[in-house]
Amino acid sequence: MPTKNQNLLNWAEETAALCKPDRVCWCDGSQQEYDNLLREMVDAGMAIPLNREKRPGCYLFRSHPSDVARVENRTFVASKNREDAGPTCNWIDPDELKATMTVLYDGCMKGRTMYVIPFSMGPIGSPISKIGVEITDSPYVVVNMKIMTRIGTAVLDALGDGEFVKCLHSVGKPLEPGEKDVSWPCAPSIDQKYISHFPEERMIWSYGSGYGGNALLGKKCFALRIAGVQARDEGWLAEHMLILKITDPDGKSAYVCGALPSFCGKTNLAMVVPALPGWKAETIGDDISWMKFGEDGRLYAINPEAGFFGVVPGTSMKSNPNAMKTIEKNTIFTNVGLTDDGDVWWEGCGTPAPAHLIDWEGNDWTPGCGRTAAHANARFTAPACECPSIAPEWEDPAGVPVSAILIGGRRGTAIPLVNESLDWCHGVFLGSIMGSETTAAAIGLAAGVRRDPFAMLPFTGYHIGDYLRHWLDIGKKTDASKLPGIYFVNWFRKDENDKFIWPGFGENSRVLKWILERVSGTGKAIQTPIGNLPAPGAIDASGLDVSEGDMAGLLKFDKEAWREEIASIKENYKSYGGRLPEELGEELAKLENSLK
Ligand code: TSX
Ligand code: MN
Repeated sequence: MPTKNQNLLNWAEETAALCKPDRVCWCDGSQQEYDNLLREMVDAGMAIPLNREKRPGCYLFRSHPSDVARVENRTFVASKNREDAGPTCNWIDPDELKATMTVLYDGCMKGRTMYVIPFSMGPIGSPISKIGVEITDSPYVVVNMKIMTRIGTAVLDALGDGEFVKCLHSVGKPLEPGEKDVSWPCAPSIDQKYISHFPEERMIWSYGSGYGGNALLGKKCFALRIAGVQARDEGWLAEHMLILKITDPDGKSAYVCGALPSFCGKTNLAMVVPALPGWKAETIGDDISWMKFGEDGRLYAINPEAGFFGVVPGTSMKSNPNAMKTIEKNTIFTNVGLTDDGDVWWEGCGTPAPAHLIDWEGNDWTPGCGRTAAHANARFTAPACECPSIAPEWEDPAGVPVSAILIGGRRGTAIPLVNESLDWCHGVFLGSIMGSETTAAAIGLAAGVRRDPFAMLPFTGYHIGDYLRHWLDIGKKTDASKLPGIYFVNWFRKDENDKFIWPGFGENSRVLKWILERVSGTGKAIQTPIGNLPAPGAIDASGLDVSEGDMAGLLKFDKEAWREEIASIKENYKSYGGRLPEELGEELAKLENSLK
């Protein structure tokens, strides 16, 4: 046995007794283990090696068409008390859920190997990092966990006889003796899938899905939902944020975190190439930030992950050249198109579709056939160290000091290009009301604004009101001057012709420049009821093709639109019941009064 941790040994033994795998494998995390697993999956027809000249070290997987994304309606927070899950989490009684899932787990790994994956979220040994162990019957999960986290023997050494988060995963497809496996095993129906969190026990049970956040349990389940509960209890923050290093032409650097909901280009911003001459941006992380107070009273952030699990469609040399270079080698692709010369292709990659390819479902595909070659939620899994823009200090165990926190969403109206919060409490208020516009067409949601506090709506492991309470409490733990400023950004404001006014992408560096100037005290702003907006001319527009009128429109405080906004926020706040922090109700009342 590679560990003396009795708690871990007992749990692995109990799990094997319940799930009844044919064999148990303790993952050492070596390159050889990774290569062997991929070779086995290629031999079994589960993975396709890509063209060695064009995509060295790259593989393609195709999931089952029913197993293509996180399943929010099958994601559960099983806290002891229903009230602790709040209005935004699906609650089930933990005893009831365990009983149901234990029946499913009984014998679920028959005919398969049970892998025990010790993993560290964050650099091994960092005081901010935490250790988990995922037990899974999916070799796809093992190779993805190898890229996305630090796994293996070094983690067991760091663990010693310490505490870890138990993460149990099964694809939910036992094999009868002699039964041939399918290329993407998963449970046959949606109501057999469970992504379950037991926050009081710091435990995760996942069953029935092999895809992404349903199966790579270090990411959303641990690093956000369970770590969020740990962070609340221990006085730190586990957030759905990118971490970006920005250096000005004088060589002065600062770090910003950014909470953006899906479909806002968070990975693009994490790897942005600044359009402003002399400015440099480097990547620390693209999805999750764990922040703890340092001895100097400032918040220090680490990226708990070691790789990127990014959406492929739309990724191009124009939208994200650094991601394009990252995924040239040593990358796992899931659900993209396979070209006849063994390369990959997807919608929005910037090159014309080939005359023929094999689509994500394994069928022949030709341009104009009426289907997409890649699934809209196709993914790349790529090591962070392959990213050309990765910052040298991205694995610093001490983390990086955070100067500013960006929040934002996709809003056609009302929300200016950038808006500085007046203080921490006001910033938390803005964080609580952020979100994106949903078009009725999008995913069957009603049109309107979907409020997504700090982009955490699907990722809190406890009551959303208590979560905002925790944010307010964090602000009381240090001097106000040491807290990061909170900045509400919106790249998606539209004109009366429904066209994006702001060019976005690399030009967002102009917004970042103003934010850093505000942090250092030189940036000019005008105070409005919603916050401090850039003074006319304060956003560097040199060489920018945006008219003065459009610039004014981007930075306009639109009183009428905010009156409507307040009505909609009130409606949303009602769902918090008695757990809406009083301070946030007061911020809303203050804003309403200032609009009279
Ligand atoms: O990622 C985006 N960012 C952040 C980049 C660092 N996207 C893509 C979002 C989809 C996931 C953006 N889309 C951004 C943005 O800043 N802005 C827009 C809207 C937009 C789209 C196209 C153009 C301008 C704005 N212009 C042309 O295509 C020519
Ligand atoms: Mn995310």
